[in-house]
Amino acid sequence: MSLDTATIQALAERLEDCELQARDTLKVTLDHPDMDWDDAYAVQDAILRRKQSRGARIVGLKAGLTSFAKMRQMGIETPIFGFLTDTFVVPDGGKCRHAELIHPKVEPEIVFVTKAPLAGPGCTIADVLAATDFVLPGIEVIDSRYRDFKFDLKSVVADNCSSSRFVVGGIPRDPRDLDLRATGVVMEKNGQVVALGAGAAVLGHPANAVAMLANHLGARGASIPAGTLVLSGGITEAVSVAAGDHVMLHMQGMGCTSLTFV
Ligand code: OOG
Ligand code: MG
Repeated sequence: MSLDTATIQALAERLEDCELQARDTLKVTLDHPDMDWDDAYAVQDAILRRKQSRGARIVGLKAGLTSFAKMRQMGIETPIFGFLTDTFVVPDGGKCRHAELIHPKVEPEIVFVTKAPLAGPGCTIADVLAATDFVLPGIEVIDSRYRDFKFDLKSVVADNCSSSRFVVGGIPRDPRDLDLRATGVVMEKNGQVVALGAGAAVLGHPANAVAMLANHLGARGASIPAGTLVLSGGITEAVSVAAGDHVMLHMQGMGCTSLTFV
């Protein structure tokens, strides 16, 4: 760690205020070029504690930058991880208020729900599949608090990995009955196809993203509890949305989920 507690708290307040007031800011690494990974996750943890002090509760976890396309674009080899609270939830087919967000984008994700705890180190795809209750389709709405969505990895980790809203729906399926690598996804905006891909775009197999999350938490003395919803990461590039847009995700064998920006 290179930052003191007061600085971590101040950065958490700045980033969360931007989130709550739909304002952008500059990357936190501009002021703190020496911040390390522990600092970045400490800011994220401080944002979580602020939300919890107002009564929010964690409803899930997420992995980000897990698609080969996004990793190549960022020049990185490790995904990043964040948390999801109840205040981020949009009901299936529901409305998301665009004015509450800065410059939202949507991405199609395979969502895992666990039935047994997962702990690293050494967590594998097989461990994840054995501990998964079901998988289902999800649309994540990301909304970086950084101007023009421009950030580096430590800045985006501090900003809870651009998390803002998400919707899940469709048909929950046992992952043993599916080949998640070959699972096709088609995302439409206002009836037009805007993104398509297959599960293997996420680290070769989306369960790998969940295993890496368990290994990341294991290194910090934590684990993924049973009953946790995990967004495994955008399969395609994220797509910008405007007020009035309707977004529908079709996931092979798992039906659809959708939301409308108002
Ligand atoms: C970071 C969050 C990425 C994903 O699924 O890759 C993410 C960003 O691109 O703003 O959630
Ligand atoms: Mg995502």
